[in-house]
Amino acid sequence: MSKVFITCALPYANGPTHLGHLRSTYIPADVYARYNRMKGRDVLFVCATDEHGTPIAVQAEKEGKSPKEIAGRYYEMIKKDLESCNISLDNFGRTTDPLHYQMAQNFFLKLYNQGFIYEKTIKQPYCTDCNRFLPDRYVEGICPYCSGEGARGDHCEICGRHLDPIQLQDPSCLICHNKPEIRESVHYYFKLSEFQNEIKEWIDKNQELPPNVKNYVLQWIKEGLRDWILTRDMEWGIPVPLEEAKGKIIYVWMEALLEYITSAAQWAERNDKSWKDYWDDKTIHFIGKDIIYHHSIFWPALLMAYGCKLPYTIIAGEYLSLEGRKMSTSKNWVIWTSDFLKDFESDILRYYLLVNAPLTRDTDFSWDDFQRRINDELADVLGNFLHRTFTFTSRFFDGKIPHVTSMDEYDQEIMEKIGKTPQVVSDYIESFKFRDGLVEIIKLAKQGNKYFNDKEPWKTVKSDSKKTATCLYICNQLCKTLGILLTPYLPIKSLEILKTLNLESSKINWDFTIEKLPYGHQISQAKPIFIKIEDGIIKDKKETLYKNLGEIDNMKDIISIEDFAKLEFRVGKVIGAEKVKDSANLLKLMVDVKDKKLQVVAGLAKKYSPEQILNKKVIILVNLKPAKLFGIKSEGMILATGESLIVLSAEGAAVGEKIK
Ligand code: B3M
Ligand code: ZN
Repeated sequence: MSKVFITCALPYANGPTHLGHLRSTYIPADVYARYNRMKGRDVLFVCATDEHGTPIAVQAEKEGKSPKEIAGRYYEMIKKDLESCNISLDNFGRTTDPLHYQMAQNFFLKLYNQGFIYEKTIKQPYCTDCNRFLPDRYVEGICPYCSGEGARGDHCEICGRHLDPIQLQDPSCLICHNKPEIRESVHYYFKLSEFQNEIKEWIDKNQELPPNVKNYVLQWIKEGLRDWILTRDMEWGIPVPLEEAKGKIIYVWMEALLEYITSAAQWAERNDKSWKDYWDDKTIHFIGKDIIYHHSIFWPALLMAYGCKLPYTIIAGEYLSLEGRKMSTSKNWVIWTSDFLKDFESDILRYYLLVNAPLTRDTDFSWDDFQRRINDELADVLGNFLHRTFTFTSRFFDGKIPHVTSMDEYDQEIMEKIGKTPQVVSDYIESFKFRDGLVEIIKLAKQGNKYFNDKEPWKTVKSDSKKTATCLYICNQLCKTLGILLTPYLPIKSLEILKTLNLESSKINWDFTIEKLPYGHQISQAKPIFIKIEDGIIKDKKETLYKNLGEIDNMKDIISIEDFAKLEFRVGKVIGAEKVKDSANLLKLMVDVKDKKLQVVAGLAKKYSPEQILNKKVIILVNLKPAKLFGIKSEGMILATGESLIVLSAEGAAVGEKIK
């Protein structure tokens, strides 16, 4: 039996998943895995959380927790997200699993002993305040290639270049914002430059690599590949397995790539199989487009050095934006998987993210478009066709597939279409054109709907019941084909269709599309399978989302998010209130915040008399210093009374605003 080894990029264990992850990587990979299983191939489908690296170390430091604790928290969340989308992974590992440490260290040692890794003393930014080297994300500055600001030590978000911390212009320590000094440290380099020609050859010869991957790689190769630093001076990570390298760890990207193999090995161990059999047959990596460099340059070169077979292909999903704007987790301009699934079924999400655009194109999630497509395509076309077919079969034929005595040209045309569509869909999925396959299935349902309308079985049942029988025979065959073809795309909904058709699960394979439901086969009572999405819920969703945006956008004119996080608010009690002389607007308040009393001048006089505000509880800002607030000169300018929240305006006056 042919084997297929499918991997998805490992999510960093520093946050839950959102729709962008699902769209670019997990859902397409799952469609492909499910399809291959239905074709009778032996599929191994793995993933894991990526738990080392500076982002997690930095977050742990900020939260005062251990990195392992942070990673564990998100491992659970991510696992749940993927399960609730029915991503049918065979194993979901962690890069902190002991087996992975072994794998990574052995791999490193082999390359080192074979001379593919060499030592070099280099200059690295060192923070004398934090007393440590500043690898990767611990240092920020200006990109030497594109002059983009906020480039991290390892990567420029703006031009997508891979960077060395030492290349950054105007660097500063991420934790204490100090300018680092330069110190020397011994590091281990992989001879990537030696693989320049081999990589180019592999790319040129490989017919399977999609154009978006090829184009990126060729562009980078033109610039020339440089040797790749494989180690870091930091604690959190897999130790370099050499006596003389104490305090150094293996760079997260090198070991994370190896986790594909570790995760497979974990599964193999449990199932008494060999992961290598899968690897050597056909390996396919599903990733997001931002990590093409790592997968199509570093990874193949590492594998060449080790003497392993290279992947068959790399499928890189492009980005998903949200309501026309770039997604941003820090601005909360994002839809989290778990939030989405509180209100909608996972198949609905799978449908929209797959049908919206080809994987090789950036696309947008918009609530209105989501509602429109689900209602028009799933409810009105697919759902309606299924429901009519099933209820008519029950009503006119006791739920049994009717006999056919004759077929006219139109009937035959539809039968032919039912016969041909599976191969068309199959060809699309095999070439990773998941959207085209899905569109083809919906086209078939549309045609079924039209056929049903044209044949008017509700009329012929009185005039010529043979015609009704033929029509419903054909419609049921079409429903069965839809159910099978939709299985990789919509695993839950397709099962409902096939259950209504009373088909055993053993029949749910791709080749069953050829067989016909026999005469007299009993089907079950129809239940509505696709339900329309109401306007109300879409309105709510949009409001919630845009509220996030509004708050952030207004606030960032006054204060950065980082500075906002440093502000300290406390609840206090107004123990004195009087009008400021000669001002219609200002009140002078004395506020008791337990350990001290603060005097506050606030623009409240038009809304409250001193008597009204006396003895009220208020929220008060007690430390203005750490924040750079434009125009705000004194502490205590933010306060709340009863149902009203008083917020800062950019001019520094307090403004009353109702809380809902
Ligand atoms: N952890 C996530 C990313 O950059 C990163 C992928 C690793 S795959 C080996 O999207
Ligand atoms: Zn740049």
